[in-house]
Amino acid sequence: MKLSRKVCFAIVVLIVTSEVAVWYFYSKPLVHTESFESDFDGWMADAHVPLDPNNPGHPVDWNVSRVTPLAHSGEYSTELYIDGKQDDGTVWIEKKIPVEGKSQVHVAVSFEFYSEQKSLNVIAGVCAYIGVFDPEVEDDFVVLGVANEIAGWKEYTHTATLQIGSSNEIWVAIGITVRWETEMTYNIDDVKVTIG
Ligand SMILES: [Ca+2]
Ligand SMILES: [Ca+2]
Repeated sequence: MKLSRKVCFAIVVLIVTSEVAVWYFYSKPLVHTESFESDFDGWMADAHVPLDPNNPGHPVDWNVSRVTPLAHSGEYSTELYIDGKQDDGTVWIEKKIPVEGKSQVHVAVSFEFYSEQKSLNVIAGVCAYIGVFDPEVEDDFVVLGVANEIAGWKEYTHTATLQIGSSNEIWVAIGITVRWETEMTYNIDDVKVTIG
């Protein structure tokens, strides 16, 4: 049986498009974006804070909440609060993201960070974590910059290349770490995690 030219052409087109589709879906980076408009969408609050000598047996106050109307986009952002009067403590949001079938990934997390005021004093650091373990302590984090560098929103980015090993997941976290003895509040919005 002899295939007509039309049929041969159709077969070639089918093979080429399916190979392009396979290449596209396997090489395309995964992108997770979050603007906190309806909930935390898997982002969880966590902290590593000292005990409060003014309230024996209890850690200093800290809190993570969705607030409105302060937002970089939409109507909500995530607010991080900590009583930093002991000159110590780190508060963050963290998320576990599945990365099945990969041995190495390049991860980038970017986010908008809001400070109500600019200060020449370093009141807090903006910090982030990318890794294969659940971040639990301040030392897990790298400091990306000074929280009070400007008044208003500023974008920060942290990147890392991870060997996944036997793990099928990665963890990403972003937050603040105390540098000055005071109570403080900062906001985060428009988080984007890219996994390639
Ligand atoms: Ca938002
Ligand atoms: Ca944690």
